[in-house]
Amino acid sequence: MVFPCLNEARTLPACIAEAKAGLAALDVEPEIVVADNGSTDESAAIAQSLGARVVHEPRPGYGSALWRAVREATGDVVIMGDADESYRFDQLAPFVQKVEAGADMVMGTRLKGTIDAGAMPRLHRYLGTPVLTVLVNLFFRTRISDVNCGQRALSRQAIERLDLRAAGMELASEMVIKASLAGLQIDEIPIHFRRDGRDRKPHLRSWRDGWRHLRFILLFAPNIVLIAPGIAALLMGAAVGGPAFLGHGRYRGAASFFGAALLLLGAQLVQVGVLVKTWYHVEGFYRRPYLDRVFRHVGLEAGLLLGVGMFSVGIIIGVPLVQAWRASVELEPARIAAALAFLVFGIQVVGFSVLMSVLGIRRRGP
Ligand SMILES: Nc1nc2c(ncn2[C@@H]2O[C@H](COP(=O)(O)OP(=O)(O)O)[C@@H](O)[C@H]2O)c(=O)[nH]1
Ligand SMILES: [Mg+2]
Repeated sequence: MVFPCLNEARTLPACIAEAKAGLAALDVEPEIVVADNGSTDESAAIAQSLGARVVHEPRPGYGSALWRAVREATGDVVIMGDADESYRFDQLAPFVQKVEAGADMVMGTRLKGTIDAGAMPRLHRYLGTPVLTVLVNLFFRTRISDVNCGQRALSRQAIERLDLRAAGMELASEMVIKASLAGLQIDEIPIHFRRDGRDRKPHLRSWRDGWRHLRFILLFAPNIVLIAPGIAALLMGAAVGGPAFLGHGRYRGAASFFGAALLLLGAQLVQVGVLVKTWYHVEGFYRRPYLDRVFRHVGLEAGLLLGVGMFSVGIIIGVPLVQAWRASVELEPARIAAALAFLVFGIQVVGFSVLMSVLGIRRRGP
């Protein structure tokens, strides 16, 4: 049992007592770990006096403390839950049973369970949690009903497989997302959620932490958020601009500029998406082994060559334009758009290749 705990002297004793009773009913070796980083009240001393092990994590944040303590816990099943009396620790059996039945991660769900009056702010109940849950389900193919629930169980295998990095509350999302990406089995249990027993505000700040979760989810889905729209824009750009560049269509002047803009926009999105994925890989935040093969087989030179090639095509299309301009002949708009598209696209590809190769250097560095 692991409690993330920041200044919970008021509620921690009841949580530990409840967990002790809950664990005693389970016929397992009881272990209670309190994840502390910088509590300024007596939380740590209280935990120790009640027989819990306190893990002190120097880095601040819920995520840093919780994940450190989870890794230091020794049980085959690790259950976590807030130290504010909101979750019940006298009903742990279903969590353990699900893990023993093969689940790697068992999520409590408040939304399918019971929520006491006043236990969950309306903003979280009807907006924050449902929206974040739908997004995670959509992007990462999970089927959970409460992505923010703080009561969960993890199997030993899950703890070893997951390499979590988020420092703040968004660790809750990271855990679900990475578990899903790693193909771990995620189950749910409806739970009873109580009003917390604190006399002060929660640490969680709705808008700040909600946005951190949202940002985390969006940044973690570059395929859906960046690359797919980018490819769509590229295809539309080619469909709209292609014929116009070749001199077809009644509105080819307008179509060619519109097409060129879409092509550049699409290229931009795809490139940023690929850079994001590469950065995650290089940093070890989320590894995609195929990127190592890409790095091995495709070098900076290939990208530079492609970029310079496209730039040259732009020049070739553009030269007659300059000649026409000097002879005061009217310029063909589709030709201008095509020349600009190739010139800018070419430079973009050069920039992208340089950035990719810089990331590759970091990867191989010390
Ligand atoms: N160690 C540690 N625990 C934290 C931190 N922030 C929150 N917690 C604990 O995480 C749990 C959940 O926090 P809480 O404020 O209740 O958030 P909410 O239930 O999501 O509104 C509580 O047990 C807090 O004491 C932190 O920075 N460090
Ligand atoms: Mg709470």
